[in-house]
Amino acid sequence: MSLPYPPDELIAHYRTMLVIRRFEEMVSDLFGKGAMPGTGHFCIGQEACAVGAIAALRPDDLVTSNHRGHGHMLAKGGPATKLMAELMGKVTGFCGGRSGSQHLCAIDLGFLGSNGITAGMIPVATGAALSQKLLGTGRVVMCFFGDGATGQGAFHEAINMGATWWLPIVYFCENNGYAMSMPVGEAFREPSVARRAAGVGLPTAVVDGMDYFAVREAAKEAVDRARKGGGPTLIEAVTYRFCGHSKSDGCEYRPDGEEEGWRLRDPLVLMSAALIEADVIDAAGDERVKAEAAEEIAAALDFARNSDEPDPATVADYLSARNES
Ligand SMILES: Cc1ncc(C[n+]2csc(CCOP(=O)(O)OP(=O)(O)O)c2C)c(N)n1
Ligand SMILES: [Mg+2]
Repeated sequence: MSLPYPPDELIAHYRTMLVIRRFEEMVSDLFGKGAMPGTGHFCIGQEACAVGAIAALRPDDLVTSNHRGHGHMLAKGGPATKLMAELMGKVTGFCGGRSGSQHLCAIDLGFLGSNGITAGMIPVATGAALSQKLLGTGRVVMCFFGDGATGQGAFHEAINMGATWWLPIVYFCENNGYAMSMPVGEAFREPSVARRAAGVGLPTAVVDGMDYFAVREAAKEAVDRARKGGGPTLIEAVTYRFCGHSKSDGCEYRPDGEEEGWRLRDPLVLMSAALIEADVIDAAGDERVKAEAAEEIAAALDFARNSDEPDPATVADYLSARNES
């Protein structure tokens, strides 16, 4: 079987998926040891969504994210060094150590922001897409959010606007079956995000979110349509998180055996098997890519640990409201 993408690119994307996994495992471990401040939401299990969808973009295209944004940031080309430093509150982080995990931003990378407000970036992404259309930049916006976000008014208002104005945006829902502990089937009478989005006139696609190739193909079609003036598409990628909602969640609400079932379709295992099957890599190459990813994360940790804390005298910098008295 041959694959319809350049082998070097596929290996690079497989490495990115591994970097995302190893990054989050490392951060989870640091939380456990009390060596990382704040909290974090991991996308372990959802790596094919971030990497497959962003693979369909041009480097100058734009991405918006949600509270589960490490994978989106790394897939958009953000170095693990700067992400680790940001999470540790160091000056060398993307936002000088001020954003933490949930409010990441790197405008130079076209990463317009993650956001702790559920659905908060969907209107922002729609506004960014309106700008691209008015300015004629030819850029497309990839807007990531979860199933839970589709219960918010902001989602419905924004996708209606995007559809009505034929904006260059892809609404990419990572449906991992839960919003915190709330199963999607209990939160919605109509659990299909795609069917709800079709109501505003959007073309939709439902894809296997564990499969890089399925995600990439659907994303490419949607991005091409958006770039040609055909307006937005909503992609519902069916996926699963192999971790709690955030660092302190033990997943007691999940039925026995559910995660084990999904683990059989781990996106990293599927990707590795596809690349081996297509002779893109062999078993030794697979081990090498895994080792490179682990080294990259070890180096990121060193970088972050050896970086400076922000100067306390700068605490009020970048604030738009402050008390001058
Ligand atoms: C406006 C708002 N309401 C509630 C929350 C609390 N909250 C944080 S994440 C989350 C669930 C989001 O679920 P989903 O959109 O499916 O994303 P997932 O966590 O599954 O990736 C909720 C309710 C919030 N951050 N913002
Ligand atoms: Mg969810």
